[in-house]
Amino acid sequence: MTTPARPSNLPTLSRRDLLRLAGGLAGGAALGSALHPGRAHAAVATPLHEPEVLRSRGGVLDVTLRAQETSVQVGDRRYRMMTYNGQLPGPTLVVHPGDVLRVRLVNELDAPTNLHTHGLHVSGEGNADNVFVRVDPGESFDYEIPIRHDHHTGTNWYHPHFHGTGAQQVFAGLAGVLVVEGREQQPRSIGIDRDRVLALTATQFDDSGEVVPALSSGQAAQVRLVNGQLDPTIDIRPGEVQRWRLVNTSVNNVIRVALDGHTMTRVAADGNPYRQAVEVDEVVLASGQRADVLVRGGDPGSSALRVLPYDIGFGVVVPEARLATLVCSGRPTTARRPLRLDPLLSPLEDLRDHAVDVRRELAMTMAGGFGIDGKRFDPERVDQLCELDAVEEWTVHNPTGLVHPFHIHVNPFQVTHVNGIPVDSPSREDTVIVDKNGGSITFRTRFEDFTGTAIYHCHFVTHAELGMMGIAEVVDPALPVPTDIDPTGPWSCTITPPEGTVPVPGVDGAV
Ligand SMILES: [Cu+2]
Repeated sequence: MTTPARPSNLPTLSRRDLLRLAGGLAGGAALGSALHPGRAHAAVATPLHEPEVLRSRGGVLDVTLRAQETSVQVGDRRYRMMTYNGQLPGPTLVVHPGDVLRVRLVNELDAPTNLHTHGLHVSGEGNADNVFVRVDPGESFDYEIPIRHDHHTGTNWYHPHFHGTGAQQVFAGLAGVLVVEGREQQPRSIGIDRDRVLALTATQFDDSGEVVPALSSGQAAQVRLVNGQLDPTIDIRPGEVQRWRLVNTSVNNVIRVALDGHTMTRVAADGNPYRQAVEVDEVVLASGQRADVLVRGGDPGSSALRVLPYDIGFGVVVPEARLATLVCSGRPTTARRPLRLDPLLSPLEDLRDHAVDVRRELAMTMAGGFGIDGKRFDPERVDQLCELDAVEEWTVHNPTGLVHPFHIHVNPFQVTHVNGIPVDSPSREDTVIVDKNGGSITFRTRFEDFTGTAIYHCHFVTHAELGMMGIAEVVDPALPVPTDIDPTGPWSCTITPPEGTVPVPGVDGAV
């Protein structure tokens, strides 16, 4: 059953509500007894749990995902969460370019759900990556998603995207990792000794063991989990090379990850290979973002994988936390094969070398409620009309007091400026943090291969559900504009032709 999701009818927000959405309040008296991660949750030293891996065979990956409520062990207690197939996170799906991904989604929850393949360059229509699909409780839906032969390789993920229930479902645990693996990228053949998925998330439980409403959750009361575990141990041998697929599956966090005593070699962002490998001390991942990093075991001993503080805005700082413990022990690894990074890297087609067909200026706004360009999401309204194969330059402004991670479906983009300053991005991305208090990002993108809907939104999913989301409709210029779209607009953003000057959008973004 394919029906548009209706926007939820939410009340106007007070400043206190806004602060809570930033994660600054623990939620008032009702949540005053919310569990404190350091006190009520005792981490039990357990090895990192690796999600089940389901690989395509003969060009097809055919899986059934049952969205269900599940009793899950976290630390020394059991909690009621939401899972795919009883697993936290859901199974890791591995496909190759040219494959077809078939997913039967079975909804065993008591609210509507659906499935978004975050990061895939696939159609957003029909029974592909269509966020307007509605799967009611007790029903199932068969997705069929062809993956192009030239699809970029790296780490993506899947999660519910039904407007009005998706944020809570992700907050309660519904997420899994989705890898597009090149045929020349078998870990062993390129000198990677071990491949790991690290799904990083944050959630909050009440005393009865239930997940609290995401909208009432405060950063300080959230527990930070790796693959559903509190401070698991990750084993490595001296000299061993592991690839960690880091995915921020949280609803509203920026996770600044650092590994004590180690640098990491970053080779991909958001499922897009870097041009060249970069040694990094930390990786900053907002909700939705991914990083592929290589870690080499150092001297024997333990090292903490940490979340470092990050200022989200309104004075709210994501607190420092220990995510996991890397334990290096055993005989030093003697590489069977030398590490070869080339198969993991890819030259970037630099969109700065291309003429720009259209420039757009958007603003993520909170004045009068969460929206984009002052408008709350409307599933019946097209906000941007884009032409297939056009190269566009978008500048996304953030006049608000909170950071917002901007995400667009279907086509990744190349960031060219951050806060107006030119940057030389190592890869394309699909989610990027837009700085608070007047920050901006500028990117170039080309709407390739697929006509139809590509939505864009804040990936603090609570913000998207409150209205910070819009619809881009990609049309083939050789065909008539679909009759349900007024080709004259009015469009909510500011559009200028390539020769034009770029005005500052006239949006009141005061918070
Ligand atoms: Cu936001």
